[in-house]
Amino acid sequence: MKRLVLALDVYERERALEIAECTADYLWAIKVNWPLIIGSGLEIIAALKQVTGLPIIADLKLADIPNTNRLIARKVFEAGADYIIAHGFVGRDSVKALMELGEVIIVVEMSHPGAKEFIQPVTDGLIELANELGPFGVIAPATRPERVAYIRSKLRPEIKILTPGVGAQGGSAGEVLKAGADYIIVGRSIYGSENPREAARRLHDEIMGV
Ligand code: NUP
Repeated sequence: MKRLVLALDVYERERALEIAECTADYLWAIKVNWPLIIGSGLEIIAALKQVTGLPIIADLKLADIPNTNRLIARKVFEAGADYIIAHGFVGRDSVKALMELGEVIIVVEMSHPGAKEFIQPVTDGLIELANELGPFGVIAPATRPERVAYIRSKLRPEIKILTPGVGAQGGSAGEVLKAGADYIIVGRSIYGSENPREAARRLHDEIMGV
C-alpha cells in the first residue's frame, strides 16, 4: 500500500509538474499548499491530477467563520481537490461547513516547535472534535512519534493519521509509522533533492519495510 504524500511546496508550475510526474509511482497523494497555489494558481490542481492521476490534498489550513470557509472550499473542491486541510480550533461549525462540501482533514497537532505553545494544549479537544465529526483524517506531528501514538490511542480507528515532519524537520518515517501514522507527508527531502524520484523511491522502500 502506498503511504507517501508529496508536499509540493514549489512556486513554479513547470517544476511542480515535473517533480510530480517523476515521483508519482511512489506516492499515494500530492499535497498542494499556499506557495504552489500563489505561484501557479488554483488550476495547478487539475494539471497535477491530469499528469499523475493521484488524489490532491489542498493544505490551506482553513481557519475562518463557516461562511468564509465554505466560500473558499467550494472553489478549491471545484478546482479538483479531493481533500482539504482545516484547523479545528475555530470550532465545529467552521469544520462542519467544510464537511458538507467534501473530504476534510483536521489539524490536531502541528510538527514545528511552536506547536507546543498553543496547539498541543488543546489537542485532546481537537481529537474529540474529530471523533464526533468523523473526518477522513487528522494531521499529527512526525517530529513527535510519542504524540502520534497518543493521538492514535484516542482517535476512532477509521480516522486516518497523516504526519508531516519527516526529513527536513527531523522526523523519521519508520518511527512515526510504527507509532500509528497511516501516511507520511514529505516535502523538502523530496523536491529539494538532486534526484526527487530516487528520494521518493527510498522513502517508499522504507515505508514498505516497516
Ligand atoms: O503540522 C504541520 N506541519 C507541516 O509541516 C502541518 C502541515 N500541514 N505541514 C506541512 O507539511 C507544511 O506546510 C509543508 O507543506 C509540509 C512539510 O514539508 P517539509 O518540512 O517536509 O518540507
